[in-house]
Amino acid sequence: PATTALINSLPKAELHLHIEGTLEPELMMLLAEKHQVALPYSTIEDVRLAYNFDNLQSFLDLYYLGASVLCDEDDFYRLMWDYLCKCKEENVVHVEMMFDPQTHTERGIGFDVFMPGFARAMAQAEKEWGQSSLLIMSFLRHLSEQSAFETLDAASPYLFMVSAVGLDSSELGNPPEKFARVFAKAKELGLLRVAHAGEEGPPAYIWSALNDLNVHRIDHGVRSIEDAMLVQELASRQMPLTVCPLSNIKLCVFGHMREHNLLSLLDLGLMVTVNADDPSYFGGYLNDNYHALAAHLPITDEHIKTLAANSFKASFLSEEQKAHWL
Ligand code: ES4
Ligand code: ZN
Repeated sequence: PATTALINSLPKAELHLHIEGTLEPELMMLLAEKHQVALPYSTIEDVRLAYNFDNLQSFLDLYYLGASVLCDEDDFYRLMWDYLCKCKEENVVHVEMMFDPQTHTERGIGFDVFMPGFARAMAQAEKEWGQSSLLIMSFLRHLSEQSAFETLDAASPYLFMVSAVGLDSSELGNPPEKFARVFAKAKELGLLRVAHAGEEGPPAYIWSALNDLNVHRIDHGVRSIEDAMLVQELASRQMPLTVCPLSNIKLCVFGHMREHNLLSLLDLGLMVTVNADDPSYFGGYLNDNYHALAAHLPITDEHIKTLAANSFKASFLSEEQKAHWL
């Protein structure tokens, strides 16, 4: 009904998006062939059938496997270009994208390969249709503090292209405080900060992201609802939560979209945003996430407008740039 057209036509920002998670099965198979990378899939259908996850780790295993086909600068250009074209199609006028350098450096592919590829696509999209985008360099939390420091160091020639640092990968057993010193260094370097917390991890991990990492946003944060004091703190600070509905269903954080707590979080006064996370793995880009919410939760057009407005409020755009979209 009206909601469908509203969702598609509203200008929106995307704040929680892993560029490696936009790798579509078609491009994955094409690049596997190009570089003679062996994958356990024979057909594109096979790939889609494999995307059935029980939890975060079962997804991450296939996500790192998929990323192994990304080898040269053109591959990273193509990955980024395809995603930015999707933004244009969906009225995603601004995007803050995470990339995982360690997923590539651990395979011997350096910043000098992926950064120029990303930059070329971002500059072209900006030139062709005014696409606004920025990069968040995310550390893999299952790797060591030392590896994160080495990554920050290796990034130094490219930090002019990086707005913020993030923290992703296997949450349970890898609490934010493990990276307190890395995030302090990033802050000294003038980088903004976000972290995945409270996706599978407990409220204590969200407190740690706030107190030990000094983050500006919490990625996911849906488990905050279990701690009333935390909800109060997040609400009073209007700390953004970048919630990813289709991701949460695919990774079994909630049993069904009907049970998703996004609307409850919004009604509790939290600064909630809607995001796609890893669209090629979770079955939909940003508008699909909005549509899935509208289909299963009692969401009004006013809620949709609030969520779209929140996406700009919670962004790293300047106050002047935000004002343009609000
Ligand atoms: C991720 Cl959904 C999610 N959670 C944690 N780490 C990630 N990396 C890519 N997608
Ligand atoms: Zn994520």
